[in-house]
Amino acid sequence: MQEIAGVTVQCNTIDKLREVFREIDTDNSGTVSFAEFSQACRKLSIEVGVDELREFKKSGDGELTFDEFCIFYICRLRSAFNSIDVDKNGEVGAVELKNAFEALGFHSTLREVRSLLSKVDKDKNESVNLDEFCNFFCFLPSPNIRIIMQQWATGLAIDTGMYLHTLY
Ligand SMILES: [Ca+2]
Ligand SMILES: [Ca+2]
Ligand SMILES: [Ca+2]
Repeated sequence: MQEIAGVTVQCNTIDKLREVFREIDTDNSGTVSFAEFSQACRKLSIEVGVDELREFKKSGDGELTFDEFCIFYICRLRSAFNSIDVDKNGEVGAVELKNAFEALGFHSTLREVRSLLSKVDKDKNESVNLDEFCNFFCFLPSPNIRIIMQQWATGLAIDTGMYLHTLY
């Protein structure tokens, strides 16, 4: 376990992040350039936003090391989480998740939402906290709210955990 940007990250999550990092670092230089990152996103039809661009600029040399990448990733996941946690109690409940799905055009019943929630809810308290959220969604190629919700809604990546491998 390791603390990254205030989130307790499990060892297997770090392994997954390392795998994502290696996939994106196409020239095997050990760092990820913005061009490499953009290319990975393009492959997956993910729009690279202004936020991502800003994060890269912040890293100084325009290249992300693995540690910088982890922080970047976890921070993005955290902001995705915060946007779903509307009442700011540090937990995403079924109603909040349903509303978030709806805002992005995924319509589902509360019953369906509960079942999707339970896949991420490790401690079974019927809501998802930041640690549960980050450790679950770290394998996605971009910590982008739309992608996360899309994956969550379809259950595709959640059931297989092999999303990256099937696309690269
Ligand atoms: Ca590289
Ligand atoms: Ca909440
Ligand atoms: Ca929970």
